[in-house]
Amino acid sequence: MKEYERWNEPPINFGTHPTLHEEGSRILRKLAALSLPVPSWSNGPELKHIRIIHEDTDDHLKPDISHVIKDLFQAAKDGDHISTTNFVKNGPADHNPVEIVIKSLMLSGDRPDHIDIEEVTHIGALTIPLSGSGLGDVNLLPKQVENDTEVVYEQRNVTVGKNKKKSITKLLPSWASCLSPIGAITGPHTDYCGCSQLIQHIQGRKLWLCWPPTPHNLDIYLRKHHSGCDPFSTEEAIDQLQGMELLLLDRKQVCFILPGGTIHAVLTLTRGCHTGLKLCRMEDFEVANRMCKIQSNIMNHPERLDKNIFESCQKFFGELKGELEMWDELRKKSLNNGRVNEEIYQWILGSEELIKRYKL
Ligand SMILES: O=C(O)CCC(=O)C(=O)O
Ligand SMILES: [Fe+2]
Repeated sequence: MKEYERWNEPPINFGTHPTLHEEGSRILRKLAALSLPVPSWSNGPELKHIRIIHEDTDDHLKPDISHVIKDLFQAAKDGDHISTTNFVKNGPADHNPVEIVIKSLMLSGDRPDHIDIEEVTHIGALTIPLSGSGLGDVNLLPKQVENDTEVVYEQRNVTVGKNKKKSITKLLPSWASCLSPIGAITGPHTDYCGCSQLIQHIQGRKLWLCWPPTPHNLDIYLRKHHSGCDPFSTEEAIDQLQGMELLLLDRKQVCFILPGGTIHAVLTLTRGCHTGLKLCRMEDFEVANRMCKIQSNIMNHPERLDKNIFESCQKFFGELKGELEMWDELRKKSLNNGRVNEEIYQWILGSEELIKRYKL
């Protein structure tokens, strides 16, 4: 497998902390040794779960990493949360100022003679909100998504206009971008509480490993996630989860949907940049319902809850609160879908009850 060779060549092999380098090698060796062909894009059988968005028009201004860098500085100025992550420690590093994030991204892939590789940080930012002068200046939203009556997307108010006097506030799709250093590995996780994620790949070579939210996969993932033991590793996910699909992205700016509840892990082979938008889609409803049931079953067994599990379930229901507003908007937008509409309405009411019960 070419990616295994790439991982063992400069700049990844000398620019990456040994812990990350070892882990990446093991993951890629494991993938290379699989006996069954894994559906993969852009070079393999068609994917069943991940949806690639092919736009027929090309009238968009292409997003560029410089837009995301502008967003990063604006977020630092506004004190917005950008989910700074230390990839070696596999944990949050929000105390780092923006210049350290930039320094780490620039040094990733370098082997500074005078610095011990163990001292080089591997920091990236996972949720940089768009700003008026950055991605807010680019129309990224595919027409297919914009015109779909069974989809709503997250929006936020953004100040646009070069100088303060002429600036206005506009409601724009709430893109949140990710800048990751060479050799970064993000372990298996789900984002949101059943909503999908529209991803626009902007730059870099990245390998996405994705697993559909089948009852089997969600059960294994959530049980492991809540066990309080070591985090669920990418290697364990490859062994234990079903229906893996791979996406290898490089120079081409691909847009795709990770459907609600998709468990995913990501390897960054060259400095990477992409952006994501939360979508609430009618077809996600069954999964959102399933995820909510699993989480509330866990909450309803206090004897099995420890503080970490309790807090992670609480976080889920806290996030669900915001997503319920999107579900309600979607329900109102597609009123002609009577039966599903009523089901969603009842589910919203039930979920609001749960949120009240958990005092969120
Ligand atoms: O690029 C990464 O390392 C993680 C990206 C990710 O999980 C996401 O954008 O949802
Ligand atoms: Fe993610």
